[in-house]
Amino acid sequence: MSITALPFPLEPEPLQCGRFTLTFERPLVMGILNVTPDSFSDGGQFALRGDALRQAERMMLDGVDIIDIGGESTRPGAPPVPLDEELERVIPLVEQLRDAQIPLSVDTYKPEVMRHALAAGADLINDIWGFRMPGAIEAVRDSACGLCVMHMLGEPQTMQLGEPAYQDVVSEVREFLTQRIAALTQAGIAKARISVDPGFGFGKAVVEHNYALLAHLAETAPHAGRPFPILAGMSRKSMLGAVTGRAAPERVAASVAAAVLAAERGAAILRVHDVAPTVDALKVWAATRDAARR
Ligand code: 9MG
Repeated sequence: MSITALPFPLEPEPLQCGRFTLTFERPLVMGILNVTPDSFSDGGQFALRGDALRQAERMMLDGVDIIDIGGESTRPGAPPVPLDEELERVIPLVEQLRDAQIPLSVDTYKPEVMRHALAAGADLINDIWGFRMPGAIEAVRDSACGLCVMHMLGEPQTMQLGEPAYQDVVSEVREFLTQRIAALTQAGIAKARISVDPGFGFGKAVVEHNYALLAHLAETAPHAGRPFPILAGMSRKSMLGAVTGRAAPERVAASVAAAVLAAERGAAILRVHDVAPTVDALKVWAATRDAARR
């Protein structure tokens, strides 16, 4: 057989994630379930929830591994959502989906939403703020939930206003994640509960920084013997629009390509809108990896 097989990155350790232990023999697909009026109908809370439940069912039929529920848009410039409103959008969905035997992630940076989500049955907290809000670490510390610690420069309202500046984006992102992991483990949180994310699109120059992070994805993750699992979220983002010239809804092929490139560079979890094509593409990628290892 050929001797030119690619050096696939080391498989990360399993991730403790509430009721589940996630293992990474293959990259997992996290489906995005945004419960925000701009992502679904504007027919009020009830219609919003019905739409979201149908979307969750669709993703499960398509082979999703984790569902990420979010009640506040993280688009650059999106207005913050009041706490009560976010709870009203997110918590009933967690309660309705928790018996589906699929890991449930909640995308929030608010400690109060984290606490309610965990009490309602969430397995993972996905925090774009990297657990920097006062009270965020305490909100997750004493549970068994998994954590996704994301890098962001600035805040969602302002992060893309100026030109984001780095000397070396890859090592600065890794250094930030290393410091956040130190803060979490010093508070008593087990390393086995932590995954990391370079935060594509969050305070990054659209092409220069995002593609440097994708090209060097494996190097963005701190190591503890083995790398921490990397979550990568590029689905439909402007970094894909910048090179294809396509509007967000037409970025499916570009999103799938980005997911495969991230898998190749060690991503453990891909956060995506378009579950079915991503699942198929990753099956082809995994079959190729397995052939290269034989
Ligand atoms: C909520 N959200 C939007 N984009 C994201 C990304 O790239 N990573 C993570 N972890 N969450 C995200």
